[in-house]
Amino acid sequence: MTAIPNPDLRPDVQQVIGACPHDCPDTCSMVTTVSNGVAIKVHGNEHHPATGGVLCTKVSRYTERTYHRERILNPLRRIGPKGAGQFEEVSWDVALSDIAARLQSIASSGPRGAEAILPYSYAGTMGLVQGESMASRFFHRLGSSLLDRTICASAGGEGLVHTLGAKVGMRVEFFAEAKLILIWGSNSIASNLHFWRHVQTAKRLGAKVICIDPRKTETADKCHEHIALKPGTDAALALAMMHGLIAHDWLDHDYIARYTVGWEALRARALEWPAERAAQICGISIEQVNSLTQEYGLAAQTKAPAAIRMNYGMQRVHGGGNAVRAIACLPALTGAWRQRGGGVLLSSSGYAPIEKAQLHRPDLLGGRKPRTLNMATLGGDLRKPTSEEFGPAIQALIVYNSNPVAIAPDSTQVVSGFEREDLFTVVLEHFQTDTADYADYVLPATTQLEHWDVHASYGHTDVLLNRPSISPLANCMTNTDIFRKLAQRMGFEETCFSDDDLALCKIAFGNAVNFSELESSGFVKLPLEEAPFASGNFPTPSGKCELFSQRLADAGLDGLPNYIANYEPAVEGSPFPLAMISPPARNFLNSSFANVESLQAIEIEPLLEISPGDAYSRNISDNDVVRVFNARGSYRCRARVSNRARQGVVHGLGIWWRKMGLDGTNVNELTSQKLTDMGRGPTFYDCAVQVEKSAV
Ligand SMILES: Nc1nc2c(c(=O)[nH]1)N[C@H]1C(S)=C(S)[C@@H](COP(=O)(O)OP(=O)(O)OC[C@H]3O[C@@H](n4cnc5c(=O)[nH]c(N)nc54)[C@H](O)[C@@H]3O)O[C@H]1N2
Ligand SMILES: Nc1nc2c(c(=O)[nH]1)N[C@H]1C(S)=C(S)[C@@H](COP(=O)(O)OP(=O)(O)OC[C@H]3O[C@@H](n4cnc5c(=O)[nH]c(N)nc54)[C@H](O)[C@@H]3O)O[C@H]1N2
Ligand code: SF4
Ligand SMILES: [Mo]
Repeated sequence: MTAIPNPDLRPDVQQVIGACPHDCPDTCSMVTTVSNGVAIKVHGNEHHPATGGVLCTKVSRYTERTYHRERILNPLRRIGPKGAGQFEEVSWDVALSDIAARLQSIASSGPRGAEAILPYSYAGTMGLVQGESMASRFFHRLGSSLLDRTICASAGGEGLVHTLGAKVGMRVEFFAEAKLILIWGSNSIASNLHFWRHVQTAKRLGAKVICIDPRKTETADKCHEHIALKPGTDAALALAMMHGLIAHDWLDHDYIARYTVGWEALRARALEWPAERAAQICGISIEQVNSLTQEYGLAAQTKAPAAIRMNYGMQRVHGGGNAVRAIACLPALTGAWRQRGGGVLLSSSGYAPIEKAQLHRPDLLGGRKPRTLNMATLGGDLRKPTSEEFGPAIQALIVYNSNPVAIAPDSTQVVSGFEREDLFTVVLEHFQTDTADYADYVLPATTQLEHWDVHASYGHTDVLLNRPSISPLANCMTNTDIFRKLAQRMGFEETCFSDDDLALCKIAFGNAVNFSELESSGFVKLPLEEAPFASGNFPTPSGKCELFSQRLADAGLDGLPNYIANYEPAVEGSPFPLAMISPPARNFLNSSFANVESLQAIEIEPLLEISPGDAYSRNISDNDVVRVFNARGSYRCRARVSNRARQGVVHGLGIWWRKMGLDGTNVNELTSQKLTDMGRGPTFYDCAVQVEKSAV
């Protein structure tokens, strides 16, 4: 272990600089204090500006999570029925040999045998090394099915790519200089805390802050205005804003002429969206639409920087990609990009110079072209038999950095897939999650304190190094080592399988980052422009902001952004008249931390927020147990009658482990496997339900 010398500490105490591994835009620099080989606390690195010395409540409990008495410390082999969570401890040798033999036999069972094996992973750790480095190499060499990692951000990501050219946007620190901030589809205080610090600075300097979110979140509470539109209607609002900008000529004609393509076509589209039309669709007042447009338009006229922080909340619906496209067009129309405190930010991950080909080694496919399966439709795919169209039925599933039984949509389907007796499932985990309960083997993985990694961020533009601060607990092993050892047992002899983790850390950014600087301070700033699109230079094919996207048109889609109604419009009088969204609970990170007692104590239990009116008409009182249901499933939890919910919308705050729910289910029992307009993403927040009072 290499530690940072600190003369103020006792000789047996050291501080080690790492990085928070979680799926969060903030990617904090995290300092671990270690005494005699034991991590005693973590805190935010005060020298890293984006972290500012502060970690969120969840990750401040990282040592509690690491040393949790339920950490899996040894390889486990299933001895009970699938899902029962009954296991026996086995040695690594037994586990790895058996797994390798099983994979070998499936791979050699036919010409497309290897494709019957599916890796399933997401961002349990955002680390580039413990994420997709050695794992991807292993699966590429094996020729298994590929995974389309769509579960979170692919609709919005594509919307952004087809407008700005990449996942790029404003530098987060310059939100502090904005005079108008729209927080659009994001509960920043819960899920992007370090961005909120910049909002507070801007507020102190006189900025107006408006939150656009169906839920009255803790962030909405602290904004000057809150526009509680119906889920899935954001594109209508953005188009009506364009209509108003045109009507009042609050446009930057010079910027539009020089740096955009498709303005005439978009102008014609926007003129179909008077405020009344959008207000009706969004379920808000015409005045709200007009005053939002006025704020945005007048900011531009007075050269006051106007900044939009979108987050992924709005793109988990049928028209999610189009919604992001519509909003991402706005700053080009007013020329807000001209100032560094103006523009839009959804994700900054496109700035990171990641050497993906070197890390993942797709060349190991050697010309093979395995099928790609979508992680958002796992439930359906696990139940498909072998067919010409689908290829071989899935026979083995290797899960790492993800908890699909809890987080994937339509869980009745997911669970019935995982229950298949003929499916061989391996889960690399820290804890006995819902998914681990269905495993044939659970393999104990290391946490961020126990391994090396490097990180890029999707909320700021620094890269970070994570040094291990303690040795792996008991028999835990890094994800990379597990795949290295499996590769060895499968007879994969390429030298890339012997790269150690530090070598992988160096490969990740190649020459784009000075590794010794990264080693000494724990983070490196990428050299980027302050106002990236002040003079155009969008990374699109045309080099301009693509109001009209030829690429989308060529793909048979609408080249202009449009409003696309939800699949499940939740209209009054229908069997499922309430729109359910299921945004994350503040003190969990997706399903991670749901088992950390001190955080559970804050969130208490799974809740459904429902508006007083919708509760009253159903005879539901606060704290009643309710049944939330639709044609896909049924889920019981406690009702919280609250003004946080607008009429017609309920919030099933997530993501609790299924086994912590009243009937062993969670919100994803109700969500569907339908996909977004772009990016093949899931539609978690496009979900109509009914709610009724239930017996306890
Ligand atoms: N504490 C905490 N932080 C997290 C996470 C977590 O689970 N917990 N998750 C992390 C992950 S994986 C991600 S992807 C990021 C981003 O996470 P996001 O999914 O963007 O999460 P939120 O910031 O909660 O923002 C979603 C907000 O969008 C609102 N919303 C839902 N539907 C709509 C809609 O149709 N239109 C609009 N305008 N708003 C809508 C919700 O009410 C919610 O307040 O956060 C990360 N940070
Ligand atoms: N209803 C509903 N469902 C949702 C969402 C929603 O808003 N509503 N949000 C969606 C979104 S945005 C996302 S990103 C997904 C998130 O879904 P997932 O990416 O599956 O995220 P988590 O639920 O946090 O599960 C990550 C798991 O990885 C494990 N893990 C962490 N680090 C390591 C490691 O180093 N090695 C190994 N082997 N394991 C590790 C953790 O213990 C944890 O169990 O969920 C989606 N599901
Ligand atoms: S979860 Fe986000 S806010 Fe919390 S420590 Fe990690 S990066 Fe920072
Ligand atoms: Mo996510």
